[in-house]
Amino acid sequence: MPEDCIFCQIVAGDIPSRTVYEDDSVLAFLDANPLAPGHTLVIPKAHHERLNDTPADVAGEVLSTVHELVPAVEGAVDAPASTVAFNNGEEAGQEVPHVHAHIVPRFAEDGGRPIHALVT
Ligand code: D5M
Repeated sequence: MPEDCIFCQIVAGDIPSRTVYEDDSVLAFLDANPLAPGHTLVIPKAHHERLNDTPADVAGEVLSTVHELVPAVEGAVDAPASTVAFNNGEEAGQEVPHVHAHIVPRFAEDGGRPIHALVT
């Protein structure tokens, strides 16, 4: 694991996080800079920089976890919808170079606006 990877440090327990779900290969935790209540990140425990570098089986585990968590995350904050996204590469806005899926609960007051409209 790269020593300077924040998410590897979270996996190792060296940086605190609010765990939403954990198994042998995947960890989900609350985003520290949430776009909405319940904003959750889902990561593989193994370090892969972006989706392109992630083996298909690992990506499958992440997506399967996302699939399982979406209704739970929405339910936890009483959201009728959510945006699920990967920022895949620096130019796409990926700030943490450890592949992760965002689950962002969405609400009626968002007015159906795309997720980038929430970032102002
Ligand atoms: O999203 C990276 C996301 O990671 C961004 O929404 C903030 C979040 N983040 C950064 N550091 C932490 C810690 N320590 N805990 C929880 N969440 C964190 P990106 O897609 O790379 O732009």
